Amino acid sequence: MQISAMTPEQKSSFQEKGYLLLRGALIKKQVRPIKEHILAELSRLKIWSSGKSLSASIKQMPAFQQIAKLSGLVKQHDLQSKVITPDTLALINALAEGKLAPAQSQLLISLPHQGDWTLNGLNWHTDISSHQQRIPGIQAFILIDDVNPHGGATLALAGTHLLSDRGESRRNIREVLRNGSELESELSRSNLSIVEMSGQAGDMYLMDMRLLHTPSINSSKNIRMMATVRYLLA
Ligand SMILES: O=C(O)CCC(=O)C(=O)O
Repeated sequence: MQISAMTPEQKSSFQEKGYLLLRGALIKKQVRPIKEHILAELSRLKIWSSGKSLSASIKQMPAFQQIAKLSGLVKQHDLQSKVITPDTLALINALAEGKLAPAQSQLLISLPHQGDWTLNGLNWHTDISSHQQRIPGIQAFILIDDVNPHGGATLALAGTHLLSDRGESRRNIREVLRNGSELESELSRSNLSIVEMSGQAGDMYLMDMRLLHTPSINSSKNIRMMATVRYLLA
């Protein structure tokens, strides 16, 4: 898909919710080589091949430790330029109303069957703290393969970019997320909602980096393959 200029609706939705979904931001031809590279690397590293796990130690790791381990092991050369086109970068700068520079890119991989999907015990966090009104950075999440609901996509809590870093309400939300009880009703009372970044290969989510987000459990039978690039205010 050609990313055309941002519509006013996209801009106001991003400002209100803190994220924007660009369906089909990349065509299959752009993401397929990255998927093939990931599968070849998992096989070369004797982690996963032909639908089977080859490494008991990685398969048995706690889910989020496994993601960190695989991100460290499976690298893609020049990932940022493979997934972010000049049009997307222009859109990112327009959303941030400033010039952002790429800071870090990595693959986000989780093996299938990590256990039952849950909202309990997740690792909600922000990657940078910011006390400012302005957007400190935008993180792009790109689906390298289809990711079904409960298939291990990153979760974000839409609306949390508007909660002050030092304020009571952010602390309260973190407490609600930790306890897990009455989560849905607490969130809707606070006008917050959980976004699961699932979708089709080539879809992209752009996220204000003030949003709370977390890895999630991959309960599906497919490997979760995503990529992420962080852009920070220059
Ligand atoms: O989906 C994931 O593995 C988590 C991503 C994340 O938390 C991050 O990139 O900051």
